[in-house]
Amino acid sequence: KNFGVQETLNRLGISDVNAGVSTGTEWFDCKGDITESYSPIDGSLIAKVKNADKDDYEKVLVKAQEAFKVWRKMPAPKRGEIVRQIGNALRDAKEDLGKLVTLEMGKIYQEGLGEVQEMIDICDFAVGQSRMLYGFTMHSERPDHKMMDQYHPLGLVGVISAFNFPVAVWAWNAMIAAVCGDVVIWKPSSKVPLCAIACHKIIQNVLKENNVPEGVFSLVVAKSSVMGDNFIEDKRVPLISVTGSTAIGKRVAEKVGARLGRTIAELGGNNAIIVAPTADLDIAIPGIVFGSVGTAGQRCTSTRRLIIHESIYDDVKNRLLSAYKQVKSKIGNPLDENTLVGPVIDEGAVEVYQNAIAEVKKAGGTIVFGDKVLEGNYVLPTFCEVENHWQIVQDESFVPVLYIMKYSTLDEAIELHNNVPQGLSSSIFTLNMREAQTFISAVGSDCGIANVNIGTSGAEIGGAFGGEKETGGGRESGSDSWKTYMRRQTNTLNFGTDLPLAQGIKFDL
Ligand code: UN1
Repeated sequence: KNFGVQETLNRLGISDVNAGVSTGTEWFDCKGDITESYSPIDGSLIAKVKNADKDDYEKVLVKAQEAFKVWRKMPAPKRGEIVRQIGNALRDAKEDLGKLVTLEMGKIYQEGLGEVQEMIDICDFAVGQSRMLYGFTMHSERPDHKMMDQYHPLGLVGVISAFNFPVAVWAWNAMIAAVCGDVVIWKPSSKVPLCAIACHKIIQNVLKENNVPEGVFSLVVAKSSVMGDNFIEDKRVPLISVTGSTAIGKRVAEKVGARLGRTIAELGGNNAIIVAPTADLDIAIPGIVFGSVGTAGQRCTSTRRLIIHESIYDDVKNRLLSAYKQVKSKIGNPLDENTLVGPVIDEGAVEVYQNAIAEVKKAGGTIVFGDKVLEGNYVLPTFCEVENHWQIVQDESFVPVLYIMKYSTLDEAIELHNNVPQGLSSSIFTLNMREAQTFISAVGSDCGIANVNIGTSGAEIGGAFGGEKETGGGRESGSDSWKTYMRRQTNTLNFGTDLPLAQGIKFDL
């Protein structure tokens, strides 16, 4: 079965060799070297991409600056109208783009579709937001004065995205930035350049039909060594939104911080679920399994640790064991509708998997299930009994390896839970109202996302997405995340004939 892959690529406009740089509707004859994109499904070469060199980057930057001057003047609801049409173009391309995500990144087709759905959802959200870029008005202490907040477009927004969500991360940032009046320059992960090219092909008709200036949405596929520091040190780019490992995020935040630019950092997680004595295991087990083996453990929000009450420890462990055994027969080609777990992204990820398991063994842990490289990039999802303080448990390994441990009091569970460097997503399964409320209170989870009776992964776009500590502190997507994409201005207006000073200061000439 070829799953209609070639037809999908044709429909998306992916050819054997593709230009990796676009300012919207124009594609550059780029001068950099070539990136080859291989499918993690079977290691086959899908297509080649011509990378940007420094001159190509410079051309994109200049176009983006020119575009910003036009785009910032367009009324926000009109910008929203463009985003509405982009959402519709994504609806039309959902199956094809979802399939390309599966082909190039390796997540199962259902999750590929889900990722495109997140793009559509954020378009809808952004359309509404375009009429709600609200500021406050304040009552002045002075007579005949008024005060207010305004939010103005910020400028050029750089988006650096990771391989695991090759299309949605761009949309969360780009669609919000676009309604805010910003222009976007996207540097995708070099592991998944075709997905980025396809996104730009999908939106280019909308841009053309609406005469959107070149440079509002730009794409720059480039080697990090060529583009990396140019981009993050570039003062013309006031905001960089980066999704990736903590190591990458630290580097970006340092460089952008050194020029006092703004960053939205969405970095590593070490997400845990507390399974309390009253947990409804009929929903807890599927929540844990989706979180830990789904996307082959390659979500920022994947469940990495399980903190189980001692009274139900053996029961949970046994149920998990039988669930993992069932999953075993559903590992394979992610285009096949019966598959639940596809490959990890590449050989490097297979090594991370092997290393994590070796470290657990070295520290004295027990492998309950897994510990097997099947073939190619396919590994058996694994779970092991560990102690929280071990270095390997403290680190994020971006593979399907789950760590389980025991607790006796809720205080102890929360202590274990928070005792890692990262702070992205978290959850508790409990039917005890006091435990649930404590977990999401000031003394509970220290994460950016804290859930009750659902797992750690699979957040909706309506909430602000991101986390604390080494997760980087950034928030993107819903709620009021849009504010980071705008510059805020406080205005005081005097409509009287006197000039009273604030704080009652007298300064008579
Ligand atoms: C990521 O892994 O980078 O909550 C983001 C989730 C998805 C987003 C994951 N909505 O799992």
